[in-house]
Amino acid sequence: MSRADDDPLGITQPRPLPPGQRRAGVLRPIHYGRVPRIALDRWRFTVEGETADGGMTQFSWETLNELGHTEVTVDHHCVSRRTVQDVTWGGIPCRALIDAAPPAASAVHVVAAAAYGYHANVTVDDLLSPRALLATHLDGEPLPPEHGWPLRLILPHLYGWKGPKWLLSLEYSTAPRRGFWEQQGYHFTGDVWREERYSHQE
Ligand SMILES: Nc1nc2c(c(=O)[nH]1)N[C@H]1C(S)=C(S)[C@@H](COP(=O)(O)O)O[C@H]1N2
Ligand SMILES: [Mo]
Repeated sequence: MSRADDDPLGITQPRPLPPGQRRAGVLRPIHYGRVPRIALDRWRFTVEGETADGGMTQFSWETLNELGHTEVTVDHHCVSRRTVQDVTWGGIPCRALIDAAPPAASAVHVVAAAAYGYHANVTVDDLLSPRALLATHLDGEPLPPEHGWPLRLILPHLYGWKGPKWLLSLEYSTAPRRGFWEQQGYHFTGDVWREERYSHQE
């Protein structure tokens, strides 16, 4: 039984929710379009754009996982107001990826892109936050396909749309560029604690 079912009023577990959010029991797959089929042997993860050395770096599944592995237990906040508490993700710390494939000093923005053209704009600072993860595992198991296998971005301080499932690339840039939902009226930054939901709040 999940915490939300055990304790619907949050009396024994009064951990605060971000403004405007309500607890939901379980992580339900939410995405636009279909779940892609991916062959891991041909899969590549790319870091490109305004990198420190001007080149792009490609990782295979093996070389990406060699960068390290850690677990974080965090709350997931969808902008639809559902919050699922205590989700445990395993994966590569974003900081380790940034060390391995750093941005140019002037590049503060990042577009995180996934299968079928889904993308979200974030910042290098978001990726440097201590709990930012390139997740490969959920609750100790490889990510289920509908939750983003083999790789998804987890940025717990931002709304869920900022974490593309089926992540394929990160592109650094000096200039800001809006992602898929950000172009359709959602907030450029998307900080859950500041309740940055919509672009008219910018
Ligand atoms: N590729 C892709 N990633 C995505 C989405 C999507 O539509 N496509 N939806 C986002 C949204 S809005 C949320 S809330 C989370 C949901 O994660 P879950 O399906 O694991 O619950 O995935 C995010 N990542
Ligand atoms: Mo969402």
